Amino acid sequence: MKKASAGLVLAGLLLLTACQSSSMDDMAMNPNDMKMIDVDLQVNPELPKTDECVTLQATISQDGKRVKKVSDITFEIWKEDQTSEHIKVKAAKKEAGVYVVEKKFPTAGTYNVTAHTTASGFHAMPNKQFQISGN
Ligand SMILES: [Cu+2]
Repeated sequence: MKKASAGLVLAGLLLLTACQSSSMDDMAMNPNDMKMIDVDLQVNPELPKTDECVTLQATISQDGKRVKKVSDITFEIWKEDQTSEHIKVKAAKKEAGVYVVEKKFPTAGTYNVTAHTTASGFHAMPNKQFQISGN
């Protein structure tokens, strides 16, 4: 009788340990266990003109799902022939996993945007080039 109850207690402890370790895995902050974040960068409209409102939009997903918690997202924007002048703008949250920067470009030319994105312990920085055409 004494032996049996001791065995039960032991089994209970083992179960408890197993439960704890599995829930720890679920919450693991170790990026090695997680898939890299995916950042889709879009420029709207596709062929903007000078002084037209341009929306730069980043959609952040991980393992096919939108990332709700984005630690930091900053868009770096610069004109192709002006290597010295890079502006950095914090993107605004539009909806879960979607961040935007709205901007007008007074000068026609080729521009670059890089979305510096930190989420789920990862950093991704996709780049997109777009043209601003004169009116
Ligand atoms: Cu970056």
